[in-house]
Formats: sequence, C-alpha cells, structure tokens
Amino acid sequence: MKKFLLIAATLVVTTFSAASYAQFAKPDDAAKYRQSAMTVMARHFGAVGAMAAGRIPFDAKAAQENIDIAVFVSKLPWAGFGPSGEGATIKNGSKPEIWKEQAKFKDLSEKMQAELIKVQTAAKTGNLDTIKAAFGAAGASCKACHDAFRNI
Ligand code: ASC
Repeated sequence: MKKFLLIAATLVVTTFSAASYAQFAKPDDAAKYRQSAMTVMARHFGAVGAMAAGRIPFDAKAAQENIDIAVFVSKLPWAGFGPSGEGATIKNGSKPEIWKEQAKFKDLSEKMQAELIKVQTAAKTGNLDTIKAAFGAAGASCKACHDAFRNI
C-alpha cells in the first residue's frame, strides 16, 4: 500500500509539474498569464537596458539580479500560448499566426531565451561594454518575434 501511494504521489507530481501544467480554463486566463510574465520579464530586462543606455547608473550587482530574474521568467510566457490560449477576448496583441506557425514561434522564443542567457553571462563579467553588446542582441531577438507575431 505504501509503495502504491508513493507511486501515485510521484505520478501526480510528475503530471502536474510547472512545465507540463499548461492548460488554462479559458483563453483569457492564458492571455493574462502570458501578459503578466512578459510584463515582469520586460521590467527586469528593461532595468539592464536602462543601465546599458546610461539612463540609470551602472550597478553590476543590480544588473546581475535583474537579468537573473529575466532569464528565469523568460521560460514562463510560452505556456500561455498553447492551444488553450487561442482566441482570448481581453486586449492582447497576439497575432493568429502564433497558432498557425508554432514551429517558427517556438524557434524565435528559444532564440530570445538563449540571448537572455548571454546577457546573464555578460553581466557576470561586470563589464558594461560587454553587457551593452549582449543586451543589444537580446533586444533584437525580442523585436524579431514581436515584428512577426505581435500586433502592437
Ligand atoms: C524590451 C521590451 C521589449 C523589447 C523590445 C526590443 O525591453 O520591453 O519588448 O525590449 O522593445 O525591441
């Protein structure tokens, strides 16, 4: 019996782990989720950008903390773009092409995540010029996907 419970518990944990828990009850729930993740990611990525652009003073530790958060959060929005996220009625900029060109969308989303990891690596050097270069490429990877798949 104990063994059975252990197996059952393992199955539940495996089945409902964060990454596979991708279905939303309503498309609007999925849209809210992905928008929230994008907002948090943009806030922390933007803080690094503000330093790269000289809008706020460079603080190596703050840059690292912000990019660490952005890297982590960059894994999240995609669950909200699954089948249960199509057809949201709240204000959103998602083009229908997201659901017609899933391979291209996935590719661009993965490129962006890889570029953010490069910014994270750059931030570890503490060198602003290194961070600036990586930030520029990462920003371009955000834009590439927005140009193809976002209305606003
Ligand atoms: C950001 C942000 C985006 C991207 C994009 C890059 O900081 O919020 O959406 O970079 O503007 O072109």
